[in-house]
Amino acid sequence: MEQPRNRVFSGVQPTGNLHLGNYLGAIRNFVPLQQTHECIYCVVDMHAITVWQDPKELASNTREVVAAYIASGIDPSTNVIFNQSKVSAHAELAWILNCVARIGWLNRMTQFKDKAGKDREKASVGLYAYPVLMAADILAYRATHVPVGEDQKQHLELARDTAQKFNNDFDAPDFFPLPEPLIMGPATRVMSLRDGTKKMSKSDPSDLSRITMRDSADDIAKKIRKAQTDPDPLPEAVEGLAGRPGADNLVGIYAALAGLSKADVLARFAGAQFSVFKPALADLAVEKLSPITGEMKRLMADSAYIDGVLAQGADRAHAVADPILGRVKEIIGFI
Ligand code: AQP
Repeated sequence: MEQPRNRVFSGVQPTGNLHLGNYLGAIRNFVPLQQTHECIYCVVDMHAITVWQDPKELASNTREVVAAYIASGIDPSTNVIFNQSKVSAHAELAWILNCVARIGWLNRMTQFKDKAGKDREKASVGLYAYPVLMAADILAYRATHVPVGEDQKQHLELARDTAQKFNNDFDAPDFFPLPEPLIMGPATRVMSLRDGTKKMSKSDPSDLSRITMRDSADDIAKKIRKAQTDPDPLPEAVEGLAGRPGADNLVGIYAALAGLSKADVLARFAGAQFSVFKPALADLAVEKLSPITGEMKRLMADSAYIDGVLAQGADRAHAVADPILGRVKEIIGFI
């Protein structure tokens, strides 16, 4: 079986509140890869149900992620876009890899600790096994590269360890490639607008903590105006942002949206008060995001089109994953 050299796999959970962190840390980076790689972009609905999802909202959130992919510039005719639950190889391979990965590895996963909170006994088994399903997502396609935000780095390491252990245990050298994380751009970890020490996240109870891909220009301006900062003006150099997480975050967001470095942004705004910088950031965010949110809205009004993209993508995903899963079953001795 020929090993692909340039195959990208990544996914986004349809858990609602798709936000600027998802866009800058992941979705936007998917776009240029379609020029150089064979790309498979998944809506990971099986991951989403590791915490409770309202069934009606799950369907609409799934379509919203597809709309975000396409509106951001991913071409569904040349890339594979599909939802995870349609391709059973993910679940089947996840079970096999559950028997390869070790409990000790999962016990070290910080995302489980964060998401399960204090009452870990009540977290779903799925939330605990999430990283193994993610390994299966990637390895079902023998993907070589995985563009993700920084928060997924630890899960990627577990996917690599799982691939390596499978290859060793079954004496199948190089069967699974060791997937490389692609953590790209200046916004690999966008922080909450209400607390610059916490990641911007879909599940934050405060809507003011994140700019979502549904926000109007007014919403964006209001959230940036209310973003937590400090009374000092912007410094001249990046070192001056140390110990100022709110300021650092806004400068990072400006840099990512403008395609500049943080140093370039500070060269432009050194000495400026936030009363000047925040409106400039709001204007830039509206300029960059409004065309995408507008296009998402248009696409969301045509659910038949989105469902067609998902159906065609699932067929293409099956065509890649099924032979790989078949070979895995042979390797482990299933008849
Ligand atoms: N704040 C962020 N900055 C940069 N990248 C981010 N990503 C998530 N948050 C940030 C990246 O977005 C991709 C899809 O993420 P996901 O749908 O799997 O959700 P998540 O990582 O669990 O993070 P969320 O969106 O904040 O959800 P909750 O609230 O459930 O934790 C991934 O590549 C991720 O790295």
